[in-house]
Amino acid sequence: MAGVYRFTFGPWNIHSGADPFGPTVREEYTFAEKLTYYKKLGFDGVQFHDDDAVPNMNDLSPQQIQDEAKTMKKLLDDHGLKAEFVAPRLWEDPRTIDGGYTSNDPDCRRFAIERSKRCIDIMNALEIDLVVLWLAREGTYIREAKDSKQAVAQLVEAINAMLAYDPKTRIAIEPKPNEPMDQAYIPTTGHAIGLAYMTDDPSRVGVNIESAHAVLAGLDPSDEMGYALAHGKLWTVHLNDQNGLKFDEDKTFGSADLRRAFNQVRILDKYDYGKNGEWVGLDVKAMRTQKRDGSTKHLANSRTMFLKLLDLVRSLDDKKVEQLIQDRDYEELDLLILNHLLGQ
Ligand code: 3MF
Ligand code: MG
Repeated sequence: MAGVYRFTFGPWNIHSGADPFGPTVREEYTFAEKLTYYKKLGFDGVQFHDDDAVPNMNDLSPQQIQDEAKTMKKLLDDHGLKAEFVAPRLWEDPRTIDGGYTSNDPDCRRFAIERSKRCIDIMNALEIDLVVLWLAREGTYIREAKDSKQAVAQLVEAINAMLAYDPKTRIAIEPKPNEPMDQAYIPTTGHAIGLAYMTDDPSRVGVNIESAHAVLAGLDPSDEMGYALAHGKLWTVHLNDQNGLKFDEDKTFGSADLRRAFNQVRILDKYDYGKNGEWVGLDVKAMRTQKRDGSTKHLANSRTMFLKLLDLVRSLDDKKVEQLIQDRDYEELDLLILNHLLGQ
């Protein structure tokens, strides 16, 4: 058993409620304000986009970027917080409008790789070794827009450039099947791990599994985690929940399907997730209707759900489960699990 779990989230998880159909509904918290919430909510780690750590980084020299990132490291130290990873935000810049690494424009592809190197500089200044790649716009709205075989080569080229740039950087790919694109090139854990093995150093390429992204791909998050664990490649998670096949909801962990959440905690705990320093990341958003005062509850609630489900996982009668498996009595096993979730 890993025993103690450490939790992280990103500053984007405290947000002002804008969605594609309406403006913000709560006054934005400054980054400094957000930092004060981490410990209060039971979190010890911060996940970053590169420009969360160094705002306006495109206007700064590489040296200035590193200096600013070091200032951020001091700020984290002052709050007793650690950074977990840095993700290059390649989906907002006008040069990444057609994707970053798979853009049809070679200048834009070069920009994406350069930006990723700056992201690694920030990672180093924060004294960590993990980059997350959410390949947001690496895909198409219509299939004819890009070449899906060539896109894989471009992704490998970009990852190789990052691996070569810094020999200790590890890269965790966060797969997602759609949104913002109609179809993404790396939709599932299997795709991400297949890509990892094509790179120059597969031992430094793994995954970040987000529960909702797996659900959007019609897959079970705990099985996706099992697949990654079998490859030794589950380096971080984005736990949350998702109610069916619709836009990415980033709901509170366990709030749509408690049993699905139970099984995620179960497989993580069974295989000692955390023993190599992995964090439990929550990628959750407050409902748009939430008033500003209560707009961090989804984070505390997600962590609480994880810990409550952990109690349930650890109090499950494993011998009974094993017996029912031996008897091939999955109907009885089904009831055992449901009763257990009901506290009976
Ligand atoms: C996507 C992610 C993040 C996103 C964030 C933006 C690391 O699921 O995890 O990338 O940037 O969710 O809202
Ligand atoms: Mg995520």
